[in-house]
Amino acid sequence: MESTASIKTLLNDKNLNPNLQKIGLKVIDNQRITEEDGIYLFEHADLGFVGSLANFIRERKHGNKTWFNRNFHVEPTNLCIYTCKFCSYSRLIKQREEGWEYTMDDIMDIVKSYDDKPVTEVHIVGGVLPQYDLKFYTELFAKIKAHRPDLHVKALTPVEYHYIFKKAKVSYEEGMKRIKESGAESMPGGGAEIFHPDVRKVIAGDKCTGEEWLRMHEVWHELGMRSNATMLYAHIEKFEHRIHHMEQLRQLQDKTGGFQTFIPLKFRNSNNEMSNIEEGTIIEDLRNYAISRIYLDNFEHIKAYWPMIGRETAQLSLAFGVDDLDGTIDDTTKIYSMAGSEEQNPTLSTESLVKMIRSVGRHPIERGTLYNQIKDYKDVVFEDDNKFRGYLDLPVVKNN
Ligand code: V47
Ligand code: SF4
Repeated sequence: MESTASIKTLLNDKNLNPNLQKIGLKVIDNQRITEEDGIYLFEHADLGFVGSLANFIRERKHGNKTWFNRNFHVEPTNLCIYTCKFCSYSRLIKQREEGWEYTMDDIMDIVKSYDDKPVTEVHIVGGVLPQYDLKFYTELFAKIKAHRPDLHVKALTPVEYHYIFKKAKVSYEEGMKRIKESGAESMPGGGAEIFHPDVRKVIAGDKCTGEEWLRMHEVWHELGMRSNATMLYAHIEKFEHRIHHMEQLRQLQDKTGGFQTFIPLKFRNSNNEMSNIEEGTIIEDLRNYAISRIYLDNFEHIKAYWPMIGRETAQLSLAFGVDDLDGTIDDTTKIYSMAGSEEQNPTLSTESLVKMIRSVGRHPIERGTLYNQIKDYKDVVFEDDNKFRGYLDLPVVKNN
């Protein structure tokens, strides 16, 4: 445990830069840091310093608890009318033969293939195409809920919603009301990228703007619903753009309280139009998790999405502000493998996830999408527990 005493010792070190000391004191006093403070941390603080502060906050909020869920993804299509430069996943309509376009029945078959598995969430997100419209998605969500009422439908982002509402000529308010009525229960955090127009117009110039992304979440929250937020980092953006991004989220969270978790997404550079940009280092990833934890004082959770960052960095992140590792995934997303992640077939059994968390001294808790506790794994004993020397020893078993 990062005790207040050990943090105070760090902050009283006479060699510590006084600006960092001031920021650190705000953190232990539960005071909000400013945008200037956030940029200062990115520019001047080393990993040890931000890591200690972030871990202090993480443990003040959650102790050792580390959340995960049992989920699978459905990606209805990888064809997309948009042209985000970082996207390794989408194939333009002119490359149709390289893509897939699932029908409603195909998607229902995927959902039904999990009937005998104890998954609690389906995460639905993909490319944007005209046939996947408001009518298609409301029918799909209703069918999934009719088939399996206990499966939480976490679906689509403002990128899709903006497009389908415009096409259906309905306002965000009306569109979101219909989506809620059809059975979708939460909104994932994708499509956020970097809100600042100087960056967004270069990397994602033709999809919804940052303001539209934020407004869509606000409308969803006003309906009493929950959502997540992401940030795509380590490409052409500057530190000030990251802080601007987080500041927009912090302000909206003050207003609605509807965000559950913040998920930094590291830019991966394979097979896309930004492949000339070198990927960031793990040290920078950890610094980014830590500063996110410090900055977003009104977000309850910070998530490391292991299919994107890799299992080992995800484990490390649990000492740098992260308290959630997403889920078992069951090899159902292609977004990151196509972008060059080390996780080419992302699947973790519940047992492997639990052991990954335990092996770095944390306390695994299975959650539902809305962070309701499903099962505490603290004292659960697995058959080979005595033999376990680290997760690398484990076979990855598909058993969710
Ligand atoms: O918006 C696309 C990102 C996002 C690349 O809410 C890339 O629980 C890195 O948002 N390098 C979609 N990132 C995924 C997403 C998500 C994932 C897991 C959990 C949740 C949640 C949300 O993937 C896109 C974009 O930012 N992305 N290409 C790439 N080359
Ligand atoms: Fe389409 Fe999403 Fe890829 Fe952009 S990131 S091109 S919106 S699939």
